[in-house]
Amino acid sequence: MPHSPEFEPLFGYQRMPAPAMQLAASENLSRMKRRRTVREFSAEPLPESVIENCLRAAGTAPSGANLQPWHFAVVRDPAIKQQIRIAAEAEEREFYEQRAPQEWLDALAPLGTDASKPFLETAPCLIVIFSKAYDLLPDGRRVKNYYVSESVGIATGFLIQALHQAGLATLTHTPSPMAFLNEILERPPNERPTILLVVGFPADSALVPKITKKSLDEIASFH
Ligand code: IYR
Repeated sequence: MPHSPEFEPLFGYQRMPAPAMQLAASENLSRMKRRRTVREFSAEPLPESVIENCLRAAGTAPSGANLQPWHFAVVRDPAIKQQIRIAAEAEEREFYEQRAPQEWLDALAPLGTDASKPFLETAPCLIVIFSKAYDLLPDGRRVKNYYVSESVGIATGFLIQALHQAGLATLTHTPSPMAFLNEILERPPNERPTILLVVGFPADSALVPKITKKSLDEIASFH
């Protein structure tokens, strides 16, 4: 039987005067401009409670029918990180040496990436984000989820933003295919690994590629 909806007042919404809105938007822009994807991490450990609160922030994301079709697997165990690195590098070697069309390799050239992924072991924390096309009830029945890739994309954005806000660097890594993550992390078949987020502090010597973001004119139109 479908539930009839229940409503409550919009607690917690904070209306701001226009100058405060302008300041908040511009301060957030400055903060987000300082976020860079990093591929060299230090081994320094992270406070667990920071990761937990960032995951809680990700869990506030909107999702199709509020079904929250995601699972976040947090990996800190060095032995598991090593297993993930070995499996990911095997896929990446295939990708760079066989599977990737030249056009794709050309698109990646400015980033300087290759099949070697030492950060999967160096970084203190990996968060594997799984998408759930359906949920499994204890009796084995399936409950379908909706707009799964959109929902998981939004939650991942919230997570990256929260980690950045807490002073942590991230790398969105997508070894493909990544079914090996179900095996290593013992996740059920309704969960598909979607993004592997590498989380930590940048190495002191970290370099980032000189790249630019598109301007507002290039990414937006106003009607
Ligand atoms: N998964 C590979 C290749 C790669 C693909 C894209 I699209 C990138 O933005 C970066 C890398 C790798 O991680 O090296």
